[in-house]
Amino acid sequence: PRRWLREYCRRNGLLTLSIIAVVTGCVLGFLLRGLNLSTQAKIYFSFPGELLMRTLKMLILPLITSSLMSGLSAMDAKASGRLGLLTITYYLWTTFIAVIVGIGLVTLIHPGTGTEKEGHRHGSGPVMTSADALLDLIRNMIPANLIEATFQQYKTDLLPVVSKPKPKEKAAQPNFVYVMPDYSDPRRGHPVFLELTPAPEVHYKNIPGTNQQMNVLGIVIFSATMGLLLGRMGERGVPLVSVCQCINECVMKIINAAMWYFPFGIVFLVAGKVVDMQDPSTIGEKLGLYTITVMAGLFVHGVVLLPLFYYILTYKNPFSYIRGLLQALVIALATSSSSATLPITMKCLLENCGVDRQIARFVLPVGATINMDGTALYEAVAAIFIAQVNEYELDFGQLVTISITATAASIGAAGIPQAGLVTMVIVLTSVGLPADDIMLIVAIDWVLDRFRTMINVLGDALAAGIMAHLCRKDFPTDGSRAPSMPPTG
Ligand code: DAS
Repeated sequence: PRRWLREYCRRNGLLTLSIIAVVTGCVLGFLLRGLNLSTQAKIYFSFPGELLMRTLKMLILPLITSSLMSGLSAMDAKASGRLGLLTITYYLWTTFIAVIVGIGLVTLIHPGTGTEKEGHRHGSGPVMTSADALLDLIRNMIPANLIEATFQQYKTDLLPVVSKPKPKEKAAQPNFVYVMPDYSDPRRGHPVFLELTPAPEVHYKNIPGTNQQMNVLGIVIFSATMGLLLGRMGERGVPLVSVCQCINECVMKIINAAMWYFPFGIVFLVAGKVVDMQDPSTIGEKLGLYTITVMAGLFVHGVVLLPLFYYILTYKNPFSYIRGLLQALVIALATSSSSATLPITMKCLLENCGVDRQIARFVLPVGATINMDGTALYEAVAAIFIAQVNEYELDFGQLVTISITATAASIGAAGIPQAGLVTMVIVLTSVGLPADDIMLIVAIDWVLDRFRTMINVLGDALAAGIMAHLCRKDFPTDGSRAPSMPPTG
């Protein structure tokens, strides 16, 4: 038994501790809710959890840039082209399927029918057109300033700072912006509405969060381009490729060292959220039905469809592969940030699932940025739920618009907490729904965010396994590299 226990602790110790930490955090959070902690006490209490989030966030940028630049530089043009095309096609396909699942379920269950909007301030109409929204997503794929984009993606407040209108410039059609302040702000986690001057130069910036969030994609596009160009430089590119490989390996070593802190941080991270969350009793019966609809959609997509796609494309058992991802899924549940989970997902793929390093270094960073099946499904369900609450009959064309804008908004959502709630404004305004009806679903979002983040991470990781199988000839994991490819670290 002692040998078994030692073997178990070696293989599953951290995972077991992390799961226990999530449960302990929930219990502790509910116990502390009764104490009505002061804001200051909540900030101190959340401190260990904040350290965990900051440790993971610190690693995102070096991991994404070094992975893409070292991974792509070692691929020949044909292999990287085939991998890139397969990956992007698969991501778009699974995201669109997730949206269809969501639309099907919310249309079937109809959770919003008969829900009163009691005491709810009705929005002043759409804040922006969906054309604005989509243009802003594309605009932010090319950050004008990479350094600024880097700093911005670290901000926990999801919105650009916007000024309040001066009295004389009172907005003809009052706009508003949804602000989720950062940890240091006592209002943390509560939405704050600011009135806005709809000046044209500010107008497109009204879209919550896309300004920062899309810049992550800009960083990914830049790093991938650099990787491809480095690969074609031959000997001249080797010094920078070596630097990227070293950075990548150092990041993985830092993760190994930091991982034993995670259970401790998870307890306070989860407890801090539970202490702060809106009173569950305020979640009416209809919102409960909405929650069930989202969770059912995430379950169908994450436990049935994604594993089914994996089996169809690889003829391997998806659940033994998913077992190797459990640590990453627990971190996703605890942090509700797929970007922050990225270092752990990378570690699980390389050490537990045997995915080729080069495949993981490309598929994961791209997936963590643009592939968010859980978010896309959630945004489609939430938008249609809000339409039902408004007794607003959506026609087929509007359902098609929702499926397209939910896919685009999930691409635009960064892998940070509640990003999907914020980019949902794009989906709502695309079909003329009042964007501030987000308030109807804020109460339960902190829970749904965790589960949709898990599905986002699961979708990226399964994609890496599928690509490793489909491109196995280009990336043999038995060490026999195709002759055209230089060795990589
Ligand atoms: N929390 C986001 C993520 O990290 C998902 C979302 O907000 O929809 O993937």
